[in-house]
Amino acid sequence: MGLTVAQKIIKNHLVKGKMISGREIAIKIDQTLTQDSTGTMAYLQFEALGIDKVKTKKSVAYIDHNILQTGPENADDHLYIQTVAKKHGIYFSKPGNGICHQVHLERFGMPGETLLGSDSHTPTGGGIGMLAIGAGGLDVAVAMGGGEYYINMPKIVKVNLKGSLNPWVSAKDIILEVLRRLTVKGGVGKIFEYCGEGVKSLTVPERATITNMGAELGATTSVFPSDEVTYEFLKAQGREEDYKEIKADKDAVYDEEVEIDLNTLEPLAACPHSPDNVVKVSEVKGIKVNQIAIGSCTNSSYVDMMKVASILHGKTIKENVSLVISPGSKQVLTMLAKNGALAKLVAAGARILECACGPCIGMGQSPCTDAVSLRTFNRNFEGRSGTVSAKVYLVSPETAAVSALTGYLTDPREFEGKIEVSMPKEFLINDNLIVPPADKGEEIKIVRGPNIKPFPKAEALKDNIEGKILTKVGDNITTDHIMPSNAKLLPYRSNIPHLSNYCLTPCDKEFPKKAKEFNGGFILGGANYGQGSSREHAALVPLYLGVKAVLAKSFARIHKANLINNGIMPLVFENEKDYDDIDVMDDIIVDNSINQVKEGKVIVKNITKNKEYKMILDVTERQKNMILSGGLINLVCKSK
Ligand code: MIC
Ligand code: SF4
Repeated sequence: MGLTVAQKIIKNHLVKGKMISGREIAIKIDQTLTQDSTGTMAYLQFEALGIDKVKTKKSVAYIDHNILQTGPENADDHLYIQTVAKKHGIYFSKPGNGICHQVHLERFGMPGETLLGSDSHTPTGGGIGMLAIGAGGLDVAVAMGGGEYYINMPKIVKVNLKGSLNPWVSAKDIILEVLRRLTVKGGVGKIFEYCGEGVKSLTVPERATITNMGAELGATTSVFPSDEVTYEFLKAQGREEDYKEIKADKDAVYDEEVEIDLNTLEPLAACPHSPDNVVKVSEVKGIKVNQIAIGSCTNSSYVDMMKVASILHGKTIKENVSLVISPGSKQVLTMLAKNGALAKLVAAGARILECACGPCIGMGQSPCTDAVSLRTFNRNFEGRSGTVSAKVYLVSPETAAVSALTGYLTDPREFEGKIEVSMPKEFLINDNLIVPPADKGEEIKIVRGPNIKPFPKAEALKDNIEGKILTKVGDNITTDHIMPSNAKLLPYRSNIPHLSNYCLTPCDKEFPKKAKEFNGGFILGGANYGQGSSREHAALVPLYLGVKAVLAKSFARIHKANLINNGIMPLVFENEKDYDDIDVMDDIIVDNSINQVKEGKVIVKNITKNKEYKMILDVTERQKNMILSGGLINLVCKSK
């Protein structure tokens, strides 16, 4: 039987288990990446493992999230990461060098290799034919130490792209269409593998836009084949020796199939407040727009920026629109500066931001009250922009740029004029902001700012667990709800005690107070609890607050792993209706929990209601051990 691209890469990296969907497998990780907002924690955890030098082929630490320096905290964290990287064999990408996923694609991504990143958009690397997966910081720390990475063998979904895109329809519209059909829960436990004649017409950065935003499906990852287009990209990056062809076998067998006819696709937009709330731009056009933001790891490539420059050339953005542009990398920005496109953007009225995540994670540029903001990004969760009342629409760079000229959400096909932008034959290469690790790591002293506090460690499971239901939340709660991020909070990513005052506050202002008053307890969640980012803080902070288990209808993949890694039980209702029965402040008991965890079935007793609920602990033997021992760190340190 033939193999798909994903299966081929997994097979080459398989350390444990069988490639049967749903079964646990362990794979060897070739490369890792971290960014600064999850990186400080990941490196503190790496240090706790006591390993001198990373054992991966390549590990890179990026600074791209926490770039507004309104106090010493972010700069202190940057210095910590820079020194820890130099000491332990990790390449360091300085602030200004660009967004981790964009730079990694340009300079380090390797077809056929595995990449584990402490950021949920790590699957961007799938655009170059890597098996690139997002994970919590602790999993990445373990992988840097040479440990394998465990997942349940995903189902492989074939996404068959038929035909080719019409003018003004772009890669962003393809992934928005997938999201429209499958929703933010539709990808859990799956890898999306793109194939069909449409693949050939998509460049590597366009493919990367699609695999990047595949994260919003809740998927394990997404991947494209490595073919002639990949070769051309690597060659233009001066890295043709990194090329390796990886194509699916003709007789490869997929678990599911989706077909998209590119010829019939139209410009699309994800409406507030979810990336799967997708409609045709032509159906919502005419909405007045206050802010337009172009960039992020989804749409900040050279070609994306060139398209925008060519639309704006010789024109002025509408009076009431604020247009902010963040090119994805120093490479992109330098090329725009050299060929004059930057001048066109500035002349049209764009505000040029640093090559970083910026507005995507609310690091500045929050729009005005009740604003409509069009963004080329991947997430439009409520409040993520830093303005709670803002309505964020996710669109392609073409739609964003044309709308900047009209002042309202506009179908780019209405633009009078043509744009012709092609991939450069040669990218401008200058890696002088990438600092290599030291030859003699032992001579490097790690610099730790006063904001870096120790991270909480779980304890071995107690046999009797009791506490109150501290809060009850609905479906699709994101990690942005559990551990909000914005310009004020991001500087505290290495200070869990400070962050704990904000845990779950977008849903329940009193949550931190209650958790502290009752000495921890339980969280009650709906379906797809913990979707979105990989931030481990959404588990570490509840751990710090004494949360013992989350009772939910279902969990998102990365968050579930983060809970287990930190010794918190993710319990799923056998009968979803029991969720309705439970109220905030109910007293809950799980007795004989050690045996129950071993069984994988847990009875939760509601003392207040005098009822019992059957819960499933859907975890592997290894994960059971983690819960019993109090998390992954304890387990790894015990086995040394
Ligand atoms: C995000 O897009 O939410 C982030 C910020 O990149 C996160 C990581 C984080 O919380 O720091 C992600 O997606 O993993
Ligand atoms: Fe950065 Fe936004 Fe991409 Fe997250 S989604 S890595 S915040 S650009």
